[in-house]
Amino acid sequence: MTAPAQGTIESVLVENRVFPPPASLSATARVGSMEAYQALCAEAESDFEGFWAKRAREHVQWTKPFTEVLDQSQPPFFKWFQDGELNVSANCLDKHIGTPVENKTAIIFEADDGQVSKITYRELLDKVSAFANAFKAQGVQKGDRVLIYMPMTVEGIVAMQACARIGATHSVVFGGFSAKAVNERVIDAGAVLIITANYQMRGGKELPLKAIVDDALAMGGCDTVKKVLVFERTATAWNKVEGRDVSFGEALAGQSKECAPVPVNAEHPLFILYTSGSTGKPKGVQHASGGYVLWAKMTMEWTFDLQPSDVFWCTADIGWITGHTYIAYGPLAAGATQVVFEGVPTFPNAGRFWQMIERHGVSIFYTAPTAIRSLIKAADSDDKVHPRNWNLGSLRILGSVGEPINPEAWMWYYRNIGGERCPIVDTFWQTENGGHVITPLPGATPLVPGSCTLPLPGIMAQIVDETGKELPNGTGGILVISKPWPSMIRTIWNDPERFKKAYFPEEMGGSIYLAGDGAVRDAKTGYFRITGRIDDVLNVSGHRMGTMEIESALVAKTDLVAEAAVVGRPDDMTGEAICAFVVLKRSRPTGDEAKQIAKELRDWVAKEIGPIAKPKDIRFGDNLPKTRSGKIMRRLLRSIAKGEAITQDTSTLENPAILDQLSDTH
Ligand code: 6R9
Repeated sequence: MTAPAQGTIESVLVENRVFPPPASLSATARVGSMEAYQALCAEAESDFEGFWAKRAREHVQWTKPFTEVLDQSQPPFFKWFQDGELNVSANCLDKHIGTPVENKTAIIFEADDGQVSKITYRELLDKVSAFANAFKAQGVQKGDRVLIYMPMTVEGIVAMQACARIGATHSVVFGGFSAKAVNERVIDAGAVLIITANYQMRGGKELPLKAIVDDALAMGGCDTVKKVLVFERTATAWNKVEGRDVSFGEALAGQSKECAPVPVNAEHPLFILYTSGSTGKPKGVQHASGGYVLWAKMTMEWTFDLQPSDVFWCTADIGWITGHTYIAYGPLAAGATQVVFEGVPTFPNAGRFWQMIERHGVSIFYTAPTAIRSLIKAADSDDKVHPRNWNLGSLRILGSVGEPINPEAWMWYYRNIGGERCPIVDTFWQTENGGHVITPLPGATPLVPGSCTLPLPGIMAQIVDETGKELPNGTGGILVISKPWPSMIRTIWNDPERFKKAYFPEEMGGSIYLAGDGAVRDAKTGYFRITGRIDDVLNVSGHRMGTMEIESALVAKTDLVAEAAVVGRPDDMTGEAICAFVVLKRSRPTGDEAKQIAKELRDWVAKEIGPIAKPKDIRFGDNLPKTRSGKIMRRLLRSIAKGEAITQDTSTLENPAILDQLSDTH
């Protein structure tokens, strides 16, 4: 591999650009060469269980050591370290007491308005313990489910850690989701307690959270919920339901800062996190304790080459898996100092991220391509928010997650943020994976823009055809992981059959994990490039959304909508955009009326799911393109959404005239 030629013309054809790791980084990195990486892979190949057992003993503190590494007796319900016991919160906090990490800053919190506060590991442990005692005082017991609907605050992380401390299983719901979404998740998980805040601050605006919880509970079916704990994030008054609602102040009054961590079995469900699938309602992805915290810590050290002096910043929200693994658990398990940010990248202006990197001396910065693309656009149109206005010299490693990063955005990130000195780790993984699975190692892997490069040691990623047969490099196919790994999904909460069907297809033998993405390996290097979802899941600004979920939301507006079909189309800014084709119960609207009804439907979807699910385009037709057997021809809708001429065969279409109608963007 060679160093990149200077002045290469940027184009999508980037296979020739290779960026070797900086020698200075390789010299001190935890994995400092491709040979070291290959040796780790070889170790995992030759003694798979031994490889994991060694790491689990080294990285995790067990209250009861495990004797069995992997139980494969009931695939795909794999169990890791299953006779071992531990507490995840103790592995993130207590274990640092008495070490140099005890008085190190754990979290540098920057509020939406720019105010900064810091908390050490010792202080964080005290706070988590007091919260854990408060949860217990509200009746929460080991094994209970707690729903967390919180802003990006230290208190949100503390709530998660406090659940882990007492063996309660948390289910965090992103603060942008609707009352209906909260209601469904409370019911599915059978939550006994809800932790929320009166308001959240985003971009200078105060947005309600508690009021949405009230609406969610008023929708019915939530009898399991006994109490709602309310963090008073702002001074604004909130509606208190006597006997049910308790402020944090009241709940914490008199609580001790000592709370013994409750040992749980390695397989005990640490959390449930709902994510979109190709059919029906969101799935409650259930993660275990031992394997999850092991991989959260190990990937902090491998993928980010975390060193004691680093300042780590992951810009995700705790409502997503990235915020679980790389904010609430991984950085703490690894003893890192991390920045936690409450606000949005464009407030007070689009220089906020760069200003914060300078202000806090961030050395590892982990964000999403969608954020990078919007900040490129902002920097291009307003020089005052261009990153060159800030000193970003503290950075040494950059990361990307959530969707494929296009080579142009990669190059801009590399040059303007990383100063051509910082490797970019393009980390491919999913809610179901628990942590990174395919990613470069910053001190070892030569980088190719747009490629997530190679699987981490111990992760047996492959590209196969529909029957599970491995395909040669250079041939696109289906991404699978052929052996279990410790941080993998254990089941779908309440729905083991759906778990089997969704991820372990019978045609592939029933024990190979199907990622749901297509991928291709480079013919020469074997590097992976993700080509996108192969199911009906869209990725909008790095957020996963099922087309069926949005369709059901639209048809739930029964006074207006007869039928709806949702597809994705490429979008420069958000990766994919949602395009909905709608048949109304009344005649097809045009002009201003169409605009007004489209707005009404968008607002409706925001209420049903959340603002992130609002369709960008809504087109109206007298019907949808269907085959004679009544199947909606989605491939035609995808072409129409893109504005392409229809070149496909339409001979099986019952109503060809409908295509012109649906192309009308009103
Ligand atoms: C961590 C997270 C998972 C889906 C996944 C894929 C896409 C994530 C990616 C990527 C290309 C990357 N995805 N990282 N595609 N390159 N580096 O995002 O989890 O919300 O469950 O989304 O996101 O399509 O299947 P999740």
